[in-house]
Amino acid sequence: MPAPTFLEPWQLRAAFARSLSDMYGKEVPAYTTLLDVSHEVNADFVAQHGADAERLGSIARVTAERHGAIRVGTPTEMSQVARIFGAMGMHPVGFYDLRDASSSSVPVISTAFRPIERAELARNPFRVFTSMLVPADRRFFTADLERRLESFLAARTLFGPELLALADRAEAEGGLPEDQAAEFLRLATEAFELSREPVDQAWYRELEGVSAVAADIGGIASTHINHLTPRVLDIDDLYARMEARGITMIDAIQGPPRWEGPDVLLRQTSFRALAEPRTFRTADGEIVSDSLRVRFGEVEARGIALTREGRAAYDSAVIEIDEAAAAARADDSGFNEAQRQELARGVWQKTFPTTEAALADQGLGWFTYEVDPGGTGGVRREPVVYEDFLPRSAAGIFQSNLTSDGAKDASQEGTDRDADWMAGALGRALFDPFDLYADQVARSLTGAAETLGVDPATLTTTTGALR
Ligand code: OOG
Ligand code: NI
Repeated sequence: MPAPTFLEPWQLRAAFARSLSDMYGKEVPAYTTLLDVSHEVNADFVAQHGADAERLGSIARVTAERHGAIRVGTPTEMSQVARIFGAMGMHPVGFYDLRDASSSSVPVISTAFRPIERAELARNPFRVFTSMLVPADRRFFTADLERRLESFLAARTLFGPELLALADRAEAEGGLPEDQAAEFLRLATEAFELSREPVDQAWYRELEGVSAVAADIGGIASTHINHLTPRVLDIDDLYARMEARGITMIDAIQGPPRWEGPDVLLRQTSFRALAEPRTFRTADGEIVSDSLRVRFGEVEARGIALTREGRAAYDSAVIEIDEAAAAARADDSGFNEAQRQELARGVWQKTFPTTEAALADQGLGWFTYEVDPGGTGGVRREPVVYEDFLPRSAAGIFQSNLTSDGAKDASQEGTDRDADWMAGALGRALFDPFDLYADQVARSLTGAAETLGVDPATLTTTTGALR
């Protein structure tokens, strides 16, 4: 196929995801192992389950699917990230406050850049979880440290003027001619490469005392991709195969437990950050070699998107599991992860129905309306895949990979940050994930009714797979 002479946003997005993946594979060889194992898991799953395996995304989509994670320091940097991803048809969706979601010191708030249209997601669903530091939060930073952090961050340039100009042009003109596209992709990839510049040791260590995440963001003059996550169709299988290869995974799979009913939302796990060589500049100007452990390998499995009601049920189930697990641990210090999973399954059985049809009927999950290809005039409901993240799991992922818990002074008042504040920092609209799912469902209903020439209210449905 000849290379396109003009690249549209989705083509820039797909090419950027590939280019970042190639770069990250060179930087973190264990990521390549993770990709190999993911491909094996997905191929075996499709071989076993046939067409059913692709109900939450075609195998082509799932094979190419990645999410990245990046971290920045200031609203200016955040707005620049928004311009770069805007060029690729990726928009900020959701507000995540991780400061309260974890017992250790994670002083960030986040959003995720992703495509928002169904057709765009199908072309390439690349998404990037993007966190920014909150230096004004007194639970983590003193006024003095905030001031020094702000001046350090203000003095650095993460994204050069040429990259930003190309991004703006791509967004304004709906893409870029191929030579400019190549330059844009090169500069965008380079912006997330691990820097070889010596790190100011005293500054880095001071921030690390507060939070390893703060040091990773504000202790160095550049940024980098923290992880790049493939999607698998069976995460329990992936976990077992990685351990069999001698790669130690974190203790748990975050998110819903494995159970007999429909998979919802997102399950994630990871392996520990790998020590990477870095150079430091000591207080007396000497350059020394050391290593840092900040990056890690993560993998995810995606399930059905939940409605606000479904999500509320999920959130209370998580709290119930936590409380029951804490009580069990108080009784028996040997209470382990397998027992916690068993307990979680019990809570799930009380909380969620075991069939997709019931999940749809009870208004807990999102389903689109598709005209039955059988020509019966009937309409089927098909599950909508969850395209977003979970704050608790995200905090858990951050936390399980930190070398220390850092320091958090819970007696101090936290700084208010919310979705509106984030939209202000981004300089553009922040989408609400529930609105996007509701929209997608409403449009499918109108579309199906139009195809059949009937009033949407009269449509009767069955659910695609009555499991
Ligand atoms: C982001 C952690 C959150 C996820 O998948 O929930 C995340 C980070 O480590 O920067 O990526
Ligand atoms: Ni992640």
